[in-house]
Amino acid sequence: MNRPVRVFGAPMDLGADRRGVDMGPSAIRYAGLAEELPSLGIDYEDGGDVAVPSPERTEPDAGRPREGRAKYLGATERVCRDLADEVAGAVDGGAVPLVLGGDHSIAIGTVGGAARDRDLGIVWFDAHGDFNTPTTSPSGNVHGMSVAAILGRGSFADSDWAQARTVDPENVAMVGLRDLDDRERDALRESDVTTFSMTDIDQRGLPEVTREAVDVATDGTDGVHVSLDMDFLDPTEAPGVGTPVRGGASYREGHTAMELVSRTAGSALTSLEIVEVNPILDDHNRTAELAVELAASALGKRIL
Ligand code: Z70
Ligand code: MN
Ligand code: MN
Ligand code: MN
Repeated sequence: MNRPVRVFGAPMDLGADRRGVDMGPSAIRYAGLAEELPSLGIDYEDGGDVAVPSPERTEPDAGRPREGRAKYLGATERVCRDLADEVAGAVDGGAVPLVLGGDHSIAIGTVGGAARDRDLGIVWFDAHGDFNTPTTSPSGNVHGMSVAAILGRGSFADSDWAQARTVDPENVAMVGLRDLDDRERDALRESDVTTFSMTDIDQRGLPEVTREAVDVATDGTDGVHVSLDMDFLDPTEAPGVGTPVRGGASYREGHTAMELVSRTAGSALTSLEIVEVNPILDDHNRTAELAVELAASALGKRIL
């Protein structure tokens, strides 16, 4: 990576049901991010954390959507606006923002910033589709709605802060899907988003699927955002995540995916985010350490 990397923590847990992901940024820093990336010759700067209110001091129904339920939507909006400004500033300054979560609702902010004045494609590595809207969500948790919000679907259509107007669903690819809600699955099928489930990975192999996902995101765009939910990986490798789902990517597949992102997106890589690390559920910070390794692979580290 010949551009500088600028880190932002988003210690956000309002979008998920379980406490603990707010400690993700600390755990990833503790796992040695500030040593690993400079060791690759990367110009590294940590921009600190965006402010996130605690759930104890936040009204869950403030900023309630027109219909359905989206818990803490008002507070999520404020955090995502702040994060979007930081991310846009980093990109405008020639850096690659690396955003550390936090639950996946922060992607609404990261993409909001990365897509400002830019046609952006997205590769979304996740067990989940995060494609619910406030009306289809079984949980009301915004981390299960991030992609729908970014694309302005459902009641997100009238929230200018949530939708990233320069993201076309035809430039969004999801990789690693294995846990979808029924209405979420129907909505994904009917959308222009490209989906690669674990079945596709089993049958076609991860390298081919990842190359195709990057092609989708780079086709006709100015840049690519890579969003890595750590539950993309199998829980044997990444036990410390908000919602572990069996049958995920192996350790090597995780690295291969990130190496391919770096090789094939290359200078088109606008921004990177790693989310859903939950240190409370982790095994001796193993998941945070893997997050550091995967960040290094995505930013250019090679075995030889
Ligand atoms: C479910 C929902 C989800 C992550 C869980 C779960 C969504 N589809 N996303 N963990 N990262 O509540 O919408
Ligand atoms: Mn997710
Ligand atoms: Mn997930
Ligand atoms: Mn179309």
